[in-house]
Amino acid sequence: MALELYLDLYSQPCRSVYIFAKQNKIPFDFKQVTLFDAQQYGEEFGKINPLRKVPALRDGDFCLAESVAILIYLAEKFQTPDYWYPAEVQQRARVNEYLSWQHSALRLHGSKVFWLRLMLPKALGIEVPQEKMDAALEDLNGSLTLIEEKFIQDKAFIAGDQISLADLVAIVEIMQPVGSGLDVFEGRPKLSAWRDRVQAAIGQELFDDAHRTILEAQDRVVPMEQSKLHMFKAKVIKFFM
Ligand SMILES: N[C@@H](CCC(=O)N[C@@H](CS)C(=O)NCC(=O)O)C(=O)O
Repeated sequence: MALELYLDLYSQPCRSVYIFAKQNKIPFDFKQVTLFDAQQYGEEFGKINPLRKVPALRDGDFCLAESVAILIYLAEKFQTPDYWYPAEVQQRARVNEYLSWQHSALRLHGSKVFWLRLMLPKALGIEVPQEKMDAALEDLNGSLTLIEEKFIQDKAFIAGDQISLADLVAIVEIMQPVGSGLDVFEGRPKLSAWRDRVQAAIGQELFDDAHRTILEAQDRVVPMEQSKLHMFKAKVIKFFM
């Protein structure tokens, strides 16, 4: 049985897993889990990932959740080029440092801006107070500045001269608020140059393929049906407002 990846490319961690598998020519079956149709709460998916989040992996009778764990599993199992997750202890630590930091910083702040600018008003019909939006943008800007000053510094990539899992996980998160129409690269030449290097290392075609859904989000997102609204509204308000 081929390795299965359960994904929705609206999701940043799904895009990192998708790009990594494709770029490294790891064969897999793409199993679509449509989040906005609440498919993560279905009985079948619950057997794959009881955490009810994507991405998830099934390799035979082995199931795995969490994008970072999945990326490392794929890197180790398929012995992908060393630069993705370097064996050298301090370089690997540099990658791990970024992967550890990003969950509660860039990921949180980029997701929040995406939801406040696009999903809440357009899909859920919720008006976002200006002070909430301003605070979210301030947090996101703080994270982007840290990416430039602490993580990229004067290097080509986060761990040095070559792309690693850290850069991959960073770019997919940075693209999330871009999906709401916000140009996060404006006035950030260092971040823009890094983005260009990451895109070149991934390959423009694969980068565009992975990001098509999110970059079309402004056109694709429509008001959510009443039957689904109750599943999302309370959760989203609690999380983002
Ligand atoms: N820490 C997890 C986060 C996974 C996650 O939050 N996935 C979101 C999409 S980006 C999800 O599946 N949400 C569905 C839900 O919460 O109902 C990872 O890195 O894989």
